[in-house]
Amino acid sequence: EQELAAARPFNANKASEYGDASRTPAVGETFKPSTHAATGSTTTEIIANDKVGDGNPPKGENATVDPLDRVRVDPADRHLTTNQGVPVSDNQHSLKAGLRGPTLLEDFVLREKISHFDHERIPERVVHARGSAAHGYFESYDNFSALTRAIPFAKKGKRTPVFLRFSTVAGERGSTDTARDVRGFAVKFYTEEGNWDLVGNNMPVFFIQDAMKFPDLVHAAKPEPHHAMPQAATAHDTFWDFASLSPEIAHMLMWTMSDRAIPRSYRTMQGFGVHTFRLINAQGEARFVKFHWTPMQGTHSLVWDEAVRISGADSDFHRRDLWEAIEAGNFPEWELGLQIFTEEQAASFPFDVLDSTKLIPEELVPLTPVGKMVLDRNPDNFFAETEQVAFCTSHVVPGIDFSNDPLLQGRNFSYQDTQLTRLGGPNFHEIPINSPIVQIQNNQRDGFHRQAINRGRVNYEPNSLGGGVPYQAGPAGFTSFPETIAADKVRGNPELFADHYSQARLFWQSQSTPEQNHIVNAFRFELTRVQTPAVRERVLALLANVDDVLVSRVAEGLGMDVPAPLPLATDAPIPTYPPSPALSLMSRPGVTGIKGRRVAVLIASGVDDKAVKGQYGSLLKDGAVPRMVGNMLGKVKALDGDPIDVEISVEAGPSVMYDAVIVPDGDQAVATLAKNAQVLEFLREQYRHGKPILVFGAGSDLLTKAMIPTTLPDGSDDPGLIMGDAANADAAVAAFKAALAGFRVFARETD
Ligand code: HDD
Repeated sequence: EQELAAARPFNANKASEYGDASRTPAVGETFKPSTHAATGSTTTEIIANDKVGDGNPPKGENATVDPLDRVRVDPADRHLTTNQGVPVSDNQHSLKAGLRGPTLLEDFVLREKISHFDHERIPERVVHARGSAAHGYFESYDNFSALTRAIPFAKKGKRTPVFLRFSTVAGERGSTDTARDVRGFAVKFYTEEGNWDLVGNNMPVFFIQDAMKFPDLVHAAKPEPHHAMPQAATAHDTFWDFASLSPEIAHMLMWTMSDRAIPRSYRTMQGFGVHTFRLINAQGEARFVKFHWTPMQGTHSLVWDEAVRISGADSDFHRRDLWEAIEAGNFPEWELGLQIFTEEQAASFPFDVLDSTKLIPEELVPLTPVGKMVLDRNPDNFFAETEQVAFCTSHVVPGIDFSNDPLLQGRNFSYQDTQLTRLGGPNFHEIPINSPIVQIQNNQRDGFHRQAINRGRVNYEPNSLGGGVPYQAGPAGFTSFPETIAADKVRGNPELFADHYSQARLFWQSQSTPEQNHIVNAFRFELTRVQTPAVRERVLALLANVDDVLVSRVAEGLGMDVPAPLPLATDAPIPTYPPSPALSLMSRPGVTGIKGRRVAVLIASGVDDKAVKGQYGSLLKDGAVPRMVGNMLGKVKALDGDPIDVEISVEAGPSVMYDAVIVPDGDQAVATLAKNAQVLEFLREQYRHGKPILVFGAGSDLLTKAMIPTTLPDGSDDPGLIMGDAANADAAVAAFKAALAGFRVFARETD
């Protein structure tokens, strides 16, 4: 085979076909693994870029850097050209018959430019249209080949390049980041045996059990078809109408009404593969598996009032947060944990592992940590990478296989199919971000936008005229698990699918008190927006099967009585579960402390700069992101006379953009700040959203002016309200940092 490969002519890199580099490769030169289907351009110079932006891994360390280099284009020091490479002499004026005459059809420069612009947009994704992505790598903790022959797990320290796209589900491409919604968590692994896409969400269960219902679910959740409202929200009649008539949704409703649906950051979300998959080792032994991504930054969410305000202040909040963290070298990390179990174990569970509305409590099958993922590079171009990336659940590699989950089986068709329209044809695998790092070898040919120039007369297999290549990989290739199936062809569900409520109850009962409060408030908010009383009532009837306290609190919030519960779909005994602490966000505080947390330092002329600069520096040292916030941009004069730059005004960077605030000392500064209603509102919101507040000296006057209580509603000390003075400054800053690491003081909530 090696001799054959050496003797064969090949098109290793299309870019090399142009200019001096054009050549017939020497006999013996082997394929570079990444150089198939290159998209060289005749119009612009392709400049290989060793380093694109700070924080890039050096060339060669992250394999996606190499393949993408072949298509990266940086502005070159040369003239403009048309798409045909013709130098453009004038980019300001169209060609006219006389200075005051009509434009000529002959003007191909104008026509090409306008025509290309006219076609710049492609259809947005039908769901998950709004997203943000980053490059990185997955690193295996060990050799896990006893479990799976999937190559990313082949040895300790092995790194596999990844591209991860986060998304909201319901909103359109330009919608707000902080909508109450599920978040997509889609990871593409570029392995040496092809691309593996783990297309998950930030919640481990789903709304429905069978792909047949997906279009109905999405139609109901999207803006209503007659007036296209509301955008990026489930708080409307059609969603809750569908939900109330689909009791299997009960468990997922608990998750989507929980704080999980309003994450603080993409960096503070868990990710889940949701379905049961199979791991298969080289001996053909199979085990079931569920995939869990756990953020090292901890699991943290916003509060609803904050999420709503952020939508106005910065609708790119999550996109910006991810981008800035990576640019700053604060690379987000997740640990990959596996729940591994056998068919026999699965048969003993009180739920069906093929049912995507059920999870496996971690107390039943604990997580086995197998590696970590690090995001260390922002994309160069949003459209080329984040928009054009195509994830498909059917993209698996040897060692990973599907289960018969009917939701997954339907997805395996849907994703491939949707790319045909969205990306314009069957060659979307040739778009650089979608290309595997291994060379594609098959006899698929032609179609819209074909990039590869396949040489030779042979485009079929088996062949003798082409030397018999490429040939089947046999057992070395992807082999499906040989599951024995003897069954009737039917439409229907397995019996255990009919239990719709036991895990919804498990989730509710496993939440902390503030999390339960937030769930009640979320149901109340959403159902208040619903206009049809019968729909509200049916949702309450559904919740009546979940938990008595939950339904009565939601009913009270709506001014309604608790109705009779919906009839159950099964007579079988309903399983009961002990609470699962792992289901609470509070159980995963993370290991990176205050790294990446944003802190506002309020300043005005007369501020005690010595303390302020010290605190600023000490926060920076611990990886937090402090910002000097003032009434308006410019310099303020500090107590010792030195000027300090205001980095952002309270107007442009309101309270919801920060995780905490410091109010420094300085009579004059405090008096100036106290005159600004936006500053007082800033402090009130910081307090109301449970954020740590560190106050020095005269700063306490500002708290009084903002009418901020000094104790919690129950009269006890507020651990997030820290009063410091010059004598105990260090201890106060330490207490503030501890509160910041703990994130929020929910005991303040009186909303
Ligand atoms: Fe889906 C996109 C996740 C059920 C059909 N889905 C999409 C994306 C994510 C998920 C993260 C965005 C990928 C990206 O960033 O480009 N979807 C899920 C999860 C599901 C799920 C975790 C349940 C466990 N999806 C699901 C079903 C179907 C689809 C049952 C259809 C039968 N999903 C699609 C789609 C999308 C999509 C229409 C839109 C754009 C795309 O695929 O590429 O095919």
